[in-house]
This record gives sequence, C-alpha cells and structure tokens, in this order.
Amino acid sequence: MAQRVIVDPVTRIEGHLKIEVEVENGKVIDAKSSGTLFRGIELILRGRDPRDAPHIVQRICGVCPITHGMASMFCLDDVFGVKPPPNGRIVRSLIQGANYIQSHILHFYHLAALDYVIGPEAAPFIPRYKGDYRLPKAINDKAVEHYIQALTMRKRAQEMLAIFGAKMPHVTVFTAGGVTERVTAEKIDQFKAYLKELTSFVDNVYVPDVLAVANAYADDWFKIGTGCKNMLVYGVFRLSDEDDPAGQKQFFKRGRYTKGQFAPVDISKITEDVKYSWFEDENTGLYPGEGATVPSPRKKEAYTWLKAPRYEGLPHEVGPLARMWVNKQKDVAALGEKAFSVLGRHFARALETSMVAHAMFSWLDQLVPGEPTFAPFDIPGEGSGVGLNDAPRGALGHWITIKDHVIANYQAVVPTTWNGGPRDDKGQRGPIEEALVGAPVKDADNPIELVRIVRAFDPCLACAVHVLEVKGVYKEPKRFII
Ligand code: NFE
Ligand code: MG
Repeated sequence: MAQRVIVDPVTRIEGHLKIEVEVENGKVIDAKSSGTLFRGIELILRGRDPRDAPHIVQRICGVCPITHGMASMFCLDDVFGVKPPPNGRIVRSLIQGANYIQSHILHFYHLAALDYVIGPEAAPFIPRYKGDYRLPKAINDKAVEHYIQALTMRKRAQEMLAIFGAKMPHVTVFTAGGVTERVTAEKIDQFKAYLKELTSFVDNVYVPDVLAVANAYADDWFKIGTGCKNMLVYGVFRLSDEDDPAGQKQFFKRGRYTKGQFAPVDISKITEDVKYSWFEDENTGLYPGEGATVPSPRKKEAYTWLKAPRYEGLPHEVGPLARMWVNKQKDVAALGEKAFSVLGRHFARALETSMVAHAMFSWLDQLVPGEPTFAPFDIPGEGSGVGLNDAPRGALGHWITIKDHVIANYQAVVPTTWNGGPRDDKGQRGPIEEALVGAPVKDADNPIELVRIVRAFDPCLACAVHVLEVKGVYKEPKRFII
C-alpha cells in the first residue's frame, strides 16, 4: 500500500513550499508541489505610475530583485519605445551578473550543500536529514570551510553590485531607457577588483567543490530527478544595441528543447492553467499578457498558490540546466541523458557562474566613462509591453498593460512558477513534481532524496507566489492618476 510522505516546509529554499508524495515499494509513484503562502504584487501594481514598476517588482524577492527589475525595465522600454545607450545596457548586465554570482554561490553552499556535506553538530549546520553522506573526510571538511568563506564572497558580490546599483537588495538606479548611475573610470576599476576575487573563488573553490560532490554521488544522482525533459530559455545578458526580437543577440540565447527537439520560442504559445491553483477557474489557460490574478482560496481540487505555466500545453523546466542545454554548452551537452538529473542541475549552475564571471570582464571593458547611461522617453497614455529575461533560477516574463497613463494590468510568470507549479488542466505534472516521480525513498522518516531533488531546482516561493493577503482581506490598491 502506498505511504504518504509530506515535507512541509521544505527548508533551505526561499519561501514556503510543501512537498507531498506517495511512496510504494521504496519509490515515489506520485507527487504534489504546493506553494502555501499568498502574496500580491501583481495586484499592488494596478493603478500605479508605470515608472514605479521596476522598483515595486523588486520587492517580489530579496534574492533576485535585480531580475524582476530588469524584466520590468524591458517592459517599459518596449511600451515607451525607448532604447538604452550602450553604457545603460552594459551596466544593467553587470548588475545582473553580480546577482547571478551571489545567487548561485548562495544556492550551492548555503541552501544545497548540506544535502551532501556533513557540518558540525551546531547551527547553521543542523537540523538535517540522516542519509548517505559520501564525501571523503578531507574534502568534506574543506567544503565546510568553504561554506563560511562563501558568506564573505556573497557579501563581496553584493558590494560589487552596489557600485553601479547603489544598494542591494532593491537597487535604486533602474529606469526605463537605461540606468541612472554614471560610469566613471574609478567605478570600473573598483568593480574589476571585486570581480577578480569572485572569479577566483568560483573557478578555484565553487566549481571544484561541485565536481567533488558530482564524483562522490555520480553512481545514482546523475540518474535521479529526471523531470519533464522539456527546457525553456528566454535568454539573458544582451550583447547588442540592435533590435533582437528573436533573443539571439544575448550571452545565453533564447530557445527551447521540447520532446527531444531544439526549437525557437514563440511567446504567444505560453499560457497559465489554474485548475489545481487557488485562482478563479474562469481565468484558466490565458496568455499572460491577458492574464488575471483572482484568488479563490477555498477551491476544491486546488493545492497551491502557483499557477501552471505551459508552452504549447507542455510543462518546461527553466534554469541553469535549461540555459546550458539549449545553448549547447559542451560540457553539459557531453553528459547526454545524465544532464537531466539532480547533479546535472548543480553542474550546469556552477559552470554558468564561471562563464558569466569571465564574460563580465569584457563587458566592463566596453563601458565608456562619461557617456550617457540612459535615454529620455515619453510616457504613452496607453499601450502594452513584454519584458523577457532569464533570472538565476530561469525564464522570467513580465507583461504590462497601461491605460489612462497608469498600470491597468501586470503579470509576472517567474522561474519557480514554471518549475514548481502544479498539474495543468490536462493533469500533467509540473517539472519538480515529475522529477520526484520514480525517486527512491529509503527511509520515510528521513526523505533526504526528496529534498535533494527539490533543492537542485533552487526554488524560490517568494518569486513564484507574489501576492500578499492581510488577515484574509484583500483590498484593491488606491488608484493614482497622474
Ligand atoms: Ni526569488 Fe527568482 C530567481 C525570479 S525565482 S529568486 O532567480 O524571477 O522564481
Ligand atoms: Mg504570476
């Protein structure tokens, strides 16, 4: 008979996630991923001055505010018809690159490593599940030292970001048409000094530690956690000032991998289902540009605050593995089928951190001190725009509609909605749910296998739910007319 195993909350991730699985003969036969906290940024945005959007949306999440700010700026650039000058484009990428480095180091050392590394019997290394910790003692002890060192490295990455972003989290320099911070030779030099230190840590500590874990756990963890094997990437780090409707002039290019085939992305094929989500059923299957966020917390059958995004009706995984796979990065491609696994996800994340860090040196060299960092714009009375970006955790899309000079509708479809969302209207599981099915659970009281699978996706529920309910009463935000 099947046994129900519930992990609630899943710790060492951002936000509130519950995982519920059915285990039969030591294997998961079904899984549900449930985002349990209701927030409300999309609703808060309604009626606001569109220029406020890049600042309000950064409050969706303290881990990846940059990427929401970026998607929002891309929306405004689109709807205002403004293009940043080269310095503006590049400073945006440097700020986002700094956030990638910080976020990926955070994920490996402070969120995921304790699934593989035994720390001292003291906070923050406990509590943890019992399990098969396999690292040789010398490597294990080094990894614990690196856990501590990684805290300093993350601080450095935040300081580096603040050279152009002014502060972190929630930078103040983001605007339609570029950024408000000026470029000086001194700032470039400062940034480069930080970047050298961080690149050295990534290449000499982070990547080797991930490889050590991959070696020790290679026998089975390159097979566990396969998932849906469809991959979606919007692309990130714009390399050109020319128009790029297909998203190909980016450091990581747009594309997808669906049912075993590489293919271009047509965003009109994206929809969000809500049959199993606590939202009104009449709004199911909508394109996000026409999407709605109408809570229905007592809906039968529903089990999460996440919607179920789909591309052409199919679940797609997003994140570092998707970026490396779709961009045919040679080391990840060489893994073949083994890439679709828990270790494949950690490996792809570490490799891309190094790639981004190295590329940032060349972006820094392209900055021209004293040249403008933003372009002027007029605000239209109405219009709509789309902002596509790839966050550290995967494809992120924002959609804005402006009427009477204020935001009439705003929708965000974030990476963890793609990865951690529920079944869709056809009953197809989301990528994390699918990755759990078939997984071994040796000890139901210590389901370490489940948390290893979930954490490899680096879920962030703050991003995914983005709605806030105060004492069960939702109030329509006051409408400001400018
Ligand atoms: Ni809150 Fe986020 C990232 C975004 S994940 S961390 O990366 O967008 O859904
Ligand atoms: Mg949304």
